[in-house]
Amino acid sequence: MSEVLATRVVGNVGIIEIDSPPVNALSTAVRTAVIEGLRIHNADDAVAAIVLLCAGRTFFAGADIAEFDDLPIKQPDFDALMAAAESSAKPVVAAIHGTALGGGFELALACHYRVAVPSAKFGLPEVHLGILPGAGGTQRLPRLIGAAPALEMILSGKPVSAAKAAESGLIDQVVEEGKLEEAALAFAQNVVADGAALVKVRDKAVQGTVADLEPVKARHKRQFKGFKAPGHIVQAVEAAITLPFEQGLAREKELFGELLVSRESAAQRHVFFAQRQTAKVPDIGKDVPILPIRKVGVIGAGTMGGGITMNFLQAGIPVTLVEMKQEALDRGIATIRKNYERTAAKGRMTAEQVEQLMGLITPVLSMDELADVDLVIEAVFEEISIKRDIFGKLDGICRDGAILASNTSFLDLNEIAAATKSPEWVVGLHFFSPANVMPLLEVVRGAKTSREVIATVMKLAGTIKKTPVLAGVCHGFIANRIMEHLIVQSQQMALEGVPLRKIDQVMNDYGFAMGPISMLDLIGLDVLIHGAEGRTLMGDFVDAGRRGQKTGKGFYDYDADRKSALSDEAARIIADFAAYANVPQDPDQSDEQIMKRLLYPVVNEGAKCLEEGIALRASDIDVAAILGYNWPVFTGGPMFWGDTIGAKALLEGLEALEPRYGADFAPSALVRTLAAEGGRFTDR
Ligand code: 3H9
Repeated sequence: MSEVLATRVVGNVGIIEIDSPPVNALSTAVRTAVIEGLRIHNADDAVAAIVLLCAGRTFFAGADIAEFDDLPIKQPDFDALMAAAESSAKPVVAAIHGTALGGGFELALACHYRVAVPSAKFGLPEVHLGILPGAGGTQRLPRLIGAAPALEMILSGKPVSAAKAAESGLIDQVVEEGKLEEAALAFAQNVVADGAALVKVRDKAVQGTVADLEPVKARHKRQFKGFKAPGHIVQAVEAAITLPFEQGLAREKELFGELLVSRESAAQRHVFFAQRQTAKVPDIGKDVPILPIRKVGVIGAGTMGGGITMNFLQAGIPVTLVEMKQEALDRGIATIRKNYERTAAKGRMTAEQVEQLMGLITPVLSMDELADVDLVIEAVFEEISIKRDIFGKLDGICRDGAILASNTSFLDLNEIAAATKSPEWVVGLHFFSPANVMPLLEVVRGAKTSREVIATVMKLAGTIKKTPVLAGVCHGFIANRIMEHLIVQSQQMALEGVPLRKIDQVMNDYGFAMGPISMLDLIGLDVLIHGAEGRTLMGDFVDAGRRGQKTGKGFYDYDADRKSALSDEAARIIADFAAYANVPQDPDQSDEQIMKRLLYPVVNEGAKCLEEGIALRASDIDVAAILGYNWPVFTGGPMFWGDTIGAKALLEGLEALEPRYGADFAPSALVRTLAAEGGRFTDR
């Protein structure tokens, strides 16, 4: 018997138990084992029904995604697996705990019955991997719950609870938590007692028509842009409605095959594994102790400090919030309350929960109140002298062993740490605005930051539902450092006379939801020029009262609905600055040239981050850009995308642009090396 398979017989029921940690993914070995288990019990005359269950933390979490890089899928494939379950001569009961996802859920659908514990979840998340449920899911699910609800579930990729699953007919019974095996056995025995019917989902008629899919498609309209999978999913569900089962299956297979070899899916699979890699730090093993974080101090109740505070409140961790003046403190607290009340008004939180969360804040006017916290996060103005002053004081206030973190986005963390007596307790925690929403947390490791501190904050990131990316100390760390080029180049092109709409459009076409010029207006030009020296284009805008969307005007004018329009005044400001800075006019640049000018320096800077050891791995840079700057997922992030262009073509592009546009385009040593050797960024 294989290592992952255990079979046993209890009374007249044969049990197949699969144990393939961590998530019982349906690898070749697991598919083989399930089929073998079915064969064994079908051959055993003492067995009248079969229960299929998994050991460990979950029922099958889907196909083994890593196997998609090695096509064709090995035998026995998913067709063979589904056929073995569905055509079993004895009824098969899937007994589900944890998460039945993707191919795992599809396997449950091919079984004759499904029972689950209340905590189980069911979903088809393939859309997030740029594929569709390719093991019969697009054909069986509409037969079980109707075409429109099935399309909704497949397009959203969101799992549903056991209670919801039972209500919609996805599962036959919810059984007592912790008693799955006994309950599934009893269920199977009842099936036998009742005549052992082999209920096959494939034999059911689909409820609903192609027209019923329209509202679902409309709801998910935005999801279709740049992504291939949603359109293919719709076609597969339409096939379930219009074709007999076997033909529908064949159509699903064809569509699945197209997606599996698409660049979008390769990119999304890369991102799946990349996101799970970031928390792994090579020199920090399981032996490094994680320190308890029971109470947090946040210094600064402005936009960042308030957002940061909310993360901890939602994780149930009390926060002492410090401001210098009562008025600023009151304003900060009121903003947090307003945010929660807005959530409550949408029905996503009760009034009682709002009060519970607000009750976790202790507002104070002095840093002296931070003596008992385990972690302090400073979120004040980006000014090195202010930050050094605060850290110097914290040293004398906080207990030994408290972690002192700065939310600086550009400053030298080592300089901040040097203001304390114990730089090993100092770390950067760089949140992205709005800090309660954006999923990225850059963890900045100073020259002296201790391993315990890094281990603790990497873990803490998970507690507050952020993805941590470790960065070394440099100007802008990873995300801001690489993306600054896009900001600089977009303004430079504006000064050269390239229409603002065109600059934004080229990035929209690439896949960004928002172009760089619109993004500047959204962030606020006054925020962006903070610390800049001398006359700048954005400084001129701010002087003219055009601080961006919040003032109704920046590079664009904005109406009450935040719809943008071109502005004569903005055009004049740009032209004046271009004349002042002597910028040669070149308004007719091609879309391709604009795209290369905006994005090639980003990839190049990412390569420098790798060279300098600022980023641990190329995939961390991809995660930082995707989660910090909404870089389009279906391109895989800047480094994965750089690989799809190839280092050689990237080098040629940079070399062609450097003479005219300067140092931003000077190729990094890594780009040169990979171009010469033919290697990939994402192997680093
Ligand atoms: C599919 O099924 C296609 C079919 O329709 C058709 C085929 C023809 N494969 O997330 P975690 C690894 S597509 C390989 O940290 P959690 C993961 O990389 C699939 N590996 O745990 C990590 O490894 P490491 C559809 C996988 O408790 C470890 O397991 N299914 C897979 O936070 C732990 O993962 C999905 O998309 C996999 N399928 O969350 C489900 N899944 O420790 C994807 C996980 O080395 N999985 N790993 O870094 C998940 O959503 C979550 O992992 C899950 C557990 C909710 C299950």
